[in-house]
Amino acid sequence: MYNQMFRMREVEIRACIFDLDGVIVDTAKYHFSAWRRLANSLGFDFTEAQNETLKGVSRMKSLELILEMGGVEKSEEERIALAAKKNDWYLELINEMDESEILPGIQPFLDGLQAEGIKIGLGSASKNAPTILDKVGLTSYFETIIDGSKTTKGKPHPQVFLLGAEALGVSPENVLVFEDAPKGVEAAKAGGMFCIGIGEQEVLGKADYVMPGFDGVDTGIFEKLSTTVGTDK
Ligand code: B16
Ligand code: MG
Repeated sequence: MYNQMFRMREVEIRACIFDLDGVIVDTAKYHFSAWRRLANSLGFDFTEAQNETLKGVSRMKSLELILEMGGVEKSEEERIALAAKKNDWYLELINEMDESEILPGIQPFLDGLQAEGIKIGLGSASKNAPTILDKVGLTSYFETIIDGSKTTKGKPHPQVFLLGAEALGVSPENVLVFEDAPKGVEAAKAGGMFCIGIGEQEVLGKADYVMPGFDGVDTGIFEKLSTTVGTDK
């Protein structure tokens, strides 16, 4: 799995901050379903490929982009009502979630972090993040939860991760962020943090390292991070 060199050689990781959608759970499929329903109700279609471009993007910004895709104009007031409608449909879907939706390897990895005294935080654009963590039973792992209701600037701005690092009392250079969206990777790097991309190298090339997921990954990854004799990619 570790088929590439890390960008950095000496790393001391004291905290890990996790993105939610696409890292801990796959809620992108539920966002897609709710956005598609909204687009269809407005008379146009919305594809899975278009949905990909909205990963890590806030609710209102996503709506703006979708309306542009459909060539539809709406007033500010109408946009607020449409976003609320989409969120109601999204909540219906996430209401059915349980621990079976935690992505493979996440829980053992969180257990490993706790055992090693590494702090754990969440950094998500989603205002529904606390609800989702509760649904899947992971809330107690997180010392801080920075969600879309606590930020004023969306990814790729580093605010969400900087607030997370501050809340955990750890300097950005000692924080490792896990992200599945290119905008999230940019945010972590802009904040001066290490970043492991979850997904494909071609998409997440700006991360310090990319892996497909947490299945079979343990905290030995930190040793790997600090001992790999690598050169800059
Ligand atoms: P909500 P993340 C992001 O979560 C999603 O990737 C993005 O698709 C969504 O629009 C955004 O949260 C806002 O979500 O409507 O629930 O507030 O990947 O940053 O965990
Ligand atoms: Mg994500």
